[in-house]
Amino acid sequence: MKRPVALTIAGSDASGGAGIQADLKTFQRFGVYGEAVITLITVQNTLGVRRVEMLDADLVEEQIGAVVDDIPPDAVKTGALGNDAIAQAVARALEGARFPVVVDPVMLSKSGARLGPAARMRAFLITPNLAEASALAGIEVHDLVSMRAAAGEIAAITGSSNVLIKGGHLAGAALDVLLTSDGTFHEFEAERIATRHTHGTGCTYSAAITAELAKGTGLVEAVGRAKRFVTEAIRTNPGLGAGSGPVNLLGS
Ligand code: PXL
Repeated sequence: MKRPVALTIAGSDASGGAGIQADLKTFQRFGVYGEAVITLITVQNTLGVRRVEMLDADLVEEQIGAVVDDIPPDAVKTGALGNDAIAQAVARALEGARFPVVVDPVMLSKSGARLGPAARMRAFLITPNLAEASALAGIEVHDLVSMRAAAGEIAAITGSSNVLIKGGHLAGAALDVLLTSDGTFHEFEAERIATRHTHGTGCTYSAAITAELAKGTGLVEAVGRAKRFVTEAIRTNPGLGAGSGPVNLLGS
């Protein structure tokens, strides 16, 4: 049987908990062969991002062309895109793609470093957190009602088929809202886990969804499995680093 292949187009986090590194580890955990195109390099550890160095947009575009022509992925995710030139190059390279594209519209690191413009690329699925959803939709997104309203707005603005708004930063339970292309809202809820070690949860979540899509899993089931995976990864985090450490991407 052909092994499913997933491609991540994202930034490097040398501390290994977010970005490309989190994506590849997550693909591995799901038994999916991982490819990685790098958009930018961060100098960071669990305490914060010290420097961000963007790659040339044409270098990013060439990387995508090289791997997509030879080992075509079954699904692709994008993470930090750095600047408009890179975002446009990635959109161009993925235009007319025959595989699902998951866009994680990463704008800021947890410590506030700018990692990308609000991605307006048309995607199969776009996965903003509350802050990104607020920026994209132009309304304050802070509860279930505003999450639902923003999901509709973001589908319209980006032309994306499906929108998943991640409520990991809500006050109560970690509640996510998925608007699917048929106009249905689905909710995914997990208990809040009291820990500072949540570095890379967004990357891990969208990478897990992408891995499931690469295997041919339907979207609602893929999001449910990814949500359970991320929740368990937070619960069993290895407690590394002096700041916000990574979640568990190693398995038991
Ligand atoms: O979690 C957002 C994110 C994405 N990509 C890179 C990052 C971070 C957060 O630090 O460093 C490269």
